[in-house]
Amino acid sequence: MRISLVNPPNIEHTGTFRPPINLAGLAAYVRERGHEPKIYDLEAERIDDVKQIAELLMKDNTPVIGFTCLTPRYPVIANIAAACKNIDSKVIILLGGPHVSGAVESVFDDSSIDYAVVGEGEEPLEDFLDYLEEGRDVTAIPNLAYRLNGRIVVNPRRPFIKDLDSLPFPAWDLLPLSLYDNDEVMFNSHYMGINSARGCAWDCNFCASRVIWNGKVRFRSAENLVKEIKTLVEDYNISEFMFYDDTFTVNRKRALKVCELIKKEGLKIRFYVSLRADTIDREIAAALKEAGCLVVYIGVESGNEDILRSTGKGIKKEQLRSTVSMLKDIGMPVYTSFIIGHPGDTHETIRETIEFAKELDSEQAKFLIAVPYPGTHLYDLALKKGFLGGSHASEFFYYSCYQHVAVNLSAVSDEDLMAYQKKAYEEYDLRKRSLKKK
Ligand code: B12
Ligand code: SF4
Repeated sequence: MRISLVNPPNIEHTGTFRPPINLAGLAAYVRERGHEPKIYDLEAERIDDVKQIAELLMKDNTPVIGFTCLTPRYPVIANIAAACKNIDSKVIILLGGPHVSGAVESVFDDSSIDYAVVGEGEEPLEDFLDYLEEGRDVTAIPNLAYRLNGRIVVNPRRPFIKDLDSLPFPAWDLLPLSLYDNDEVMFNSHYMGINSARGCAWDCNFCASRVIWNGKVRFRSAENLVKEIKTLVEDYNISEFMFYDDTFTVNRKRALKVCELIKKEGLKIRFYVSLRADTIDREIAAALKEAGCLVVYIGVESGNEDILRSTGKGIKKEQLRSTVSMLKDIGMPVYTSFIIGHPGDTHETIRETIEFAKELDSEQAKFLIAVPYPGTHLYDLALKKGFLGGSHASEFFYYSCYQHVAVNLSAVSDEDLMAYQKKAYEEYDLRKRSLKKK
């Protein structure tokens, strides 16, 4: 069965876009099982016009269109889905992704959405396409949500895939590869995203990882991962990588093995990882550097100890200081990320955060405004405080960490939060150091 998998446009053009490896993985999985997927990365293509998008998606009469959905993208997806249904009301619209897993019921606020998949997508998507093709009743499929007589039914989730090595490599051939090369600050040539694990065992109050992965971490083996890197280097001429993992070094032994295999295979690559400050030591940092790690990205979150504690991250300022200083000592560039607008954040604590960023003095820093993504503890808090009201589907547009305050849980005004974000970037940008030519 044919399916178009769609990464929707980011009409605000905030942040950087990255290859939708999730869609390439889903495509590879169903293609291996006889289906015919296509991928449209509208964010990379920079096509924003809803009518133009609908015409593009509908031009070859694909019976199913599946969107991957982050929260701020929901409103535009709903508009695109409606425009597709206007062209042919029989087209089946399916949604998956973190937003769906966190707020599945609200997804059906829009009448053009037919089905949604919660959690891990490969097996439900295969079943969905198989069942449609065989004319079977799709409503029995685990992880599937749908409308029934005016109600929304969410089927129970199936167990997670046990062995991530059993998944095929992503269908890179379906992605617009030439578009993933315009990174202004980091990558020098064509790069690719890569997933080496799924999930995170921590439970920070702002984070949506658990919503999809349920706090369980599964790893691909070092061998399987390095085989994927080698394929990309040899067959796709890619030498720069961004690991999408939540915490690349959480499994110390595997991280060291990956570095060792990259060296052993003689792979001349540059890559970028995200990690928690308490999952790296001098030995891993040195191994990463030797294997080609270009930069380590660390979520610092706050410069105020009490706020930091309240996030549930379980890391203290001293740990952050010592990790960043160790990384600088061995010459490993660091990017940091801070959140302003935590519950309880005041003028004073936000200023402390900006000062802490300056103290850590990483190569680059991001200052994000807190957002209560569906399914997170911040979302529960916002609900409890009555900040979310009934249906707020169209407001999901504002759930980005930039340029908007979606729901303000802090003790300062929306205007002040925005002003602090602007000030933090202005002050930090003067220090920002590019990694491009290193
Ligand atoms: C890489 C990444 C990015 C990249 C690329 C995103 C991409 N195209 O994949 C970039 C940098 C662009 C990015 C941007 C943003 N991101 Co981001 N990102 C990630 C990260 C670290 C990894 C994503 C990933 O590949 N995961 C692995 C894959 C396999 O999982 P997956 O994407 O969830 O897909 C699986 C299922 O969800 C499902 N599925 C997904 N799509 C579909 C579609 C269909 C049809 C089906 C059936 C199933 C299905 O099947 C997949 C395979 O099992 C995650 C953290 C995480 N742990 O997932 C955050 C995460 C997805 N990002 C998040 C956020 C908030 C953002 C931003 C909104 C932040 C911002 N700047 O404002 C922006 C979006 C910009 C915008 N304006 O909309 C949140 C999402 C929360 C939410 N409810 O939306 C996450 C979960 C981070 C977090 N821990 O809270 N992000
Ligand atoms: S912020 Fe990082 S450490 Fe915390 S739950 Fe999310 S992925 Fe895990």
